[in-house]
Amino acid sequence: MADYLIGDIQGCYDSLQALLKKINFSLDKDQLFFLGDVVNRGDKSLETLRFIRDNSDNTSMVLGNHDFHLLACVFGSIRPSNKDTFTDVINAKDASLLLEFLANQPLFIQHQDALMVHAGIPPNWDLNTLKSQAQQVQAHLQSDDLSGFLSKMYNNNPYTWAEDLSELEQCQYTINALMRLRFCKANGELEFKHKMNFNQAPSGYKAWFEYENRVLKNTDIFFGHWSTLENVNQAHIYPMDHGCIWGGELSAIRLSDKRIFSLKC
Ligand SMILES: [Mn+2]
Repeated sequence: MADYLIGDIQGCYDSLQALLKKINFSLDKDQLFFLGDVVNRGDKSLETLRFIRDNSDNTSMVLGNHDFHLLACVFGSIRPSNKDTFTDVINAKDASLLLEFLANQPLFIQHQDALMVHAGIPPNWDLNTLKSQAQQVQAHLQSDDLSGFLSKMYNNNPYTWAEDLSELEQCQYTINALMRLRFCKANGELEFKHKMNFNQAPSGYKAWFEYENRVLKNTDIFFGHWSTLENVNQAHIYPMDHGCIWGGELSAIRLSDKRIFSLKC
């Protein structure tokens, strides 16, 4: 019996199946946790999403920015770009089931002593803030006004966390932080432009996990989203997007011993 955590699949269903074969994944015994961005950019978003939903007794996932983008395109007022490749999901006969399933997925998972999130956790957030903020967004995603909510959520503002933000501003910040964070300031001010490795941070910023006084620095955190990360040697920090969609690798990490299994894509 093993728990495996898998980084960004982005519709690379064939790579996922090859990786599951490589780790001898068993639906009878093992559990899979997907770290978000299960859809988009690759050519089999539909198969990937169906696999996760059909096997939901053995699979869990957190929402990534691409998963959220799909929801915003279907239910919100966002138009897909010509780089988006999820029309297979939108046109599927089981689309409404799959999209409802996606809208019900969490922004983070706490399992044993580990936290899983798509992009990162602001350095100044404690576990209670993470939980309450993620749950606040999830309640909106499950409400009757999903369309209205998603239409208001596609925004870079506010860049910085503050307790006195309005509820909708808190949701905007939380979505951007948990699903898009790479570089930020110690107060959680987000930076959205740069995607290079952590040791090339833009002036005034650091990778979110590099802050000395980060509140959750003694908790194991598994995340995806940042495919250019290399040589991160930070206790309790496990970057798992190894760039499958960009010709890199798809990787699974076994929770019990932190062993990583990778497959060239
Ligand atoms: Mn992402």
